[in-house]
Amino acid sequence: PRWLPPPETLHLWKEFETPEPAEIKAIQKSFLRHVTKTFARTAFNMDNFGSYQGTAYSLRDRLIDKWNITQQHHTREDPKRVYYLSLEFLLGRSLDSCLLSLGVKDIYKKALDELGFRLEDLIGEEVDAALGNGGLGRLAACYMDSLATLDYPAWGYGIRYNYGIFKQLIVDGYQTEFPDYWLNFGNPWEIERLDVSYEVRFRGYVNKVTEEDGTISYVWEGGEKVVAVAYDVPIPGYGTMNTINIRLWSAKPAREFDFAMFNDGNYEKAVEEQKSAENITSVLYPNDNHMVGKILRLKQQYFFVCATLQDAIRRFKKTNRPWSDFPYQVSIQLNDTHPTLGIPELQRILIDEEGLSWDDAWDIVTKTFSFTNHTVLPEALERWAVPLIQDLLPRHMMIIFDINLFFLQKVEKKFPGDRDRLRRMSIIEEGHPQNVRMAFLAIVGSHTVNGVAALHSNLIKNDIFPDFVEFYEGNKFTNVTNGITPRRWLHQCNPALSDFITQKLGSDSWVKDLEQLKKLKEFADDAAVQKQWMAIKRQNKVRLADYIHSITSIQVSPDSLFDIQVKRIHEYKRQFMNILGVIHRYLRLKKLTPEQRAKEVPRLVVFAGKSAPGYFIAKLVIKLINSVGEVVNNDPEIGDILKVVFIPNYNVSLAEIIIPASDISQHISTAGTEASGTSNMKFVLNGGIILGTVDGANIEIGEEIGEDNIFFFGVKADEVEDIRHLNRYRKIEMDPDLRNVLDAIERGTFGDPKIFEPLVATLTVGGDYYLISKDFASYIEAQADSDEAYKDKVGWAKKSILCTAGMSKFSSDRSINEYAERIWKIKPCTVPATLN
Ligand code: CR6
Repeated sequence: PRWLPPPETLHLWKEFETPEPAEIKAIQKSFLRHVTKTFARTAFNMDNFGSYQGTAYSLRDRLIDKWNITQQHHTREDPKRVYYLSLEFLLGRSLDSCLLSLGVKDIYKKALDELGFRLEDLIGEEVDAALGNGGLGRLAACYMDSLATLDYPAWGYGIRYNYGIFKQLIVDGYQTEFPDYWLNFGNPWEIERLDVSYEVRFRGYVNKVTEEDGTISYVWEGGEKVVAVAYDVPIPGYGTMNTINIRLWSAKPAREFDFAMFNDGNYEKAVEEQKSAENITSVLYPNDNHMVGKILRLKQQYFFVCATLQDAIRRFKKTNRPWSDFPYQVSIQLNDTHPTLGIPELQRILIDEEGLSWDDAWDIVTKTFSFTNHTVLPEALERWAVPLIQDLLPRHMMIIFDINLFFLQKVEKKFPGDRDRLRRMSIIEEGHPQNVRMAFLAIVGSHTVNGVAALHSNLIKNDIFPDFVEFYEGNKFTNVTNGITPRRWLHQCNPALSDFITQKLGSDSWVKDLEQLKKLKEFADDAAVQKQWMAIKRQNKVRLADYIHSITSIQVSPDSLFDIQVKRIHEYKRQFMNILGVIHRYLRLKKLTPEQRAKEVPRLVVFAGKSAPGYFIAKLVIKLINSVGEVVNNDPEIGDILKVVFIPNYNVSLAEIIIPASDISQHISTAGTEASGTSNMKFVLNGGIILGTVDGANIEIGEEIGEDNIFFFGVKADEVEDIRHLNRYRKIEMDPDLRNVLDAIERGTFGDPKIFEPLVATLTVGGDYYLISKDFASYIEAQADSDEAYKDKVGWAKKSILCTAGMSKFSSDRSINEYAERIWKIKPCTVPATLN
């Protein structure tokens, strides 16, 4: 039974539920209270970290006030909610973004200033929350920001990994990995909810029960249990009361100890179970766009959806509605196939625990779930071995077989006698062992399936799931082009440009309404604006140059063209082609006279990004970049005309420094391989120009900003298959410039050529799957075009302004509104400033 407050005590609660005023004195008081009471420090025992903690805790109080008001309002209104299920949330730092969202940055700055602290120094003390690999996890974080800002009643659900994505150090040019124990210094941005926990079962057996009336039911029993404990991360909307929640689950043992064993003195065995439970949420799998079929990962996936569904169902049940209302109250979005076990799990709960018929249950399931596909790369599509699922989740395996059976019966009905179609469309892939194709399960169990950019959504329909498009007559498949939050990716990371835009537009309303940016087009030819615009770009380049110097000791000139490629290291993203292009440039420069060289556009080429620890070829690319940098950067003939820098440990905070500083950024994946890309949007929003392929969201960016303001090159997606076919039979000569470059590597220009043999072999004997040779000439040409264009300072400034001005479409606010209206069918639920 729930505890109810004695009415005469309510006024006491009221005082603490009301947010504190944003006044200097109140801020200083709460800061000092936390510093002295929460962290037991004194004026004579303080440092920047201590003041970061005090500031964060003081802000956290404000967040919690807003969060509580939001939750109370939602409970009262009971709107349809969306649950965004993602195994990754790449949030980065929170202090700065919270200060901005709550509109208290200036006043906190003043309050801290008076106490002798500099806010900028405190911001630098925070460690990134890096519970994600790359674009997919960062997209989830941007979407949370937009959901909160647009007043949607939404929840994010994920896993509280003890170790986020590893830290990357470069040792002798090679990537080395170190654990990211990010919780070591505490986490002010989470609220531990020991009152919110659920049991999760693994293994065991399935009992078949025949009732007296002959109906059959199944009970899943035995096995082992672990407990999921909630950790809540409040996400404030920008300039609104709405403060949503990301609920991250942490695994705990169901029983502290086995007491019998403990009393027998078998301590090690007694804590073993405890340890193995906690292992489930220990570590984020560090693979981007690559599936590794480890049992612990499958455990993570089920642990996550099992706890999440129990939580969503508990909330639904509070209102005593019939089950048939569920899909009208609850929308569940699957961020890729990682949470797809939610589909059989909800079906299991409805039939085994709630007693619904299969058909009624399945109707609810398929009206509740929707699924986003984020890749066409075959190695990334999840397939789990049937015996693995059978062992870990025996009841779910039965249900998946049944889902498949009923589905294939429908296919057979629609396309009688087409056995090859049944084989192609089966959720169970035949083989030894059989595999569950998770994407097929996600499609069959969802009402809507979307890709993340126009080209990608077309490829899904035509290339990877055409049978399903035909079966569902196109009705399930749609596109929602990705977006990024303009709060973090312009307003926060580029304060100078943000202020300038606000000044020119006469208002800061663009921060919540990116359509406003279109008005910047008027200023594209304005000489004074161009001058200021480029001066701001230069400031940002100085900031990056200083950072590079502090980390690598390499001195770079802010007057060179900053050419940047930062993203996960992957063959399909072709960092290899970039560095081969750098070598080509270097060889060309070496042939020039000093006078000729002086006329060249000086260029800084920046790389950053992590490789999956087990991805040998990607790691060799990192080594090659560092080896080339070593030679080029120390060549006295070259000087500032060409510099090559690999910045270690790329993460969200580093992106916030790098992105505002680009003149050119490279997004050069083989056409058809990058589903969308999202850093492309961030660079262009900050006035950087893309040099890229006709791939992913590059295409739509080009449409919006105009083809004059983007350097496109390379083959188109629909040509790739034919070229690959020719490559396989070596009917294509290698590009002669590329041949020269490879010769230089093989001559030992960049150190022991033996090291790079396997890498070079991907082009010479490996069939050049990613078409580097085919695209090389047009890549070099696009690079030359960019050099020419950069010489025209006025023309370049104009391009840069038109880039920012054309980016309205790529706000995650636009993406989220599309999901809300077209897929989730949810409406904003505006939270009043105070509760009455
Ligand atoms: N690796 C895509 O590759 C896309 C993001 C977010 C990716 C990338 O092009 O922008 O998702 N896919 O939609 C996966 O993670 C499977 C990514 O980040």
